[in-house]
Amino acid sequence: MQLAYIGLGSNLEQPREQIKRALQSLDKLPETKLLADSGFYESKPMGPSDQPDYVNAVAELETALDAEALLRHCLSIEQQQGRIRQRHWGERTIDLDVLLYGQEQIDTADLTVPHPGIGQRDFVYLPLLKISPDIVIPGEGALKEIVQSHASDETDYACTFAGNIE
Ligand code: ROI
Repeated sequence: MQLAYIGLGSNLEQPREQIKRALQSLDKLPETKLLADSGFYESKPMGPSDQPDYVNAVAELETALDAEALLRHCLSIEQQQGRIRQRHWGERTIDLDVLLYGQEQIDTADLTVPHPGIGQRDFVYLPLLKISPDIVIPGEGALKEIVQSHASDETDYACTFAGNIE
């Protein structure tokens, strides 16, 4: 069994419902249990600003699926929820990113783990730190410290906690 973390984001078609539904689907994956979620976070779009604000969350899973299988399931959940992708860095119904998979470092054509940019994107690291304040990014170090080291960068996307997921 491995601990894995999935980042979720939505800014179309009732984002909170999209996130809730995706969490339920993650919990139902074979050999997988949803251990915790971060709750909802609201964030300004990174990318084109003429799109709705995002709702983000992070899920902590315990799974016996390997990382590739977990990725395939995430893509299939995106598809089930009718993910449409209109433009690069544009609006989306639901986005599921494999952020971390145990202590593994993976770099293949379709999967990069740890997910690049965890430490730069507040809509990823804030919900992740909420679940796991002492989490270590393999090859990089304690996330808390990575985030502190560039706290004054231009990475303030104004991300705020917006309530528990019922
Ligand atoms: N911006 C925010 N705030 N949240 C996201 O989940 C998100 N996802 C993306 C892009 C378009 C880069 N911007 C985002 O894929």
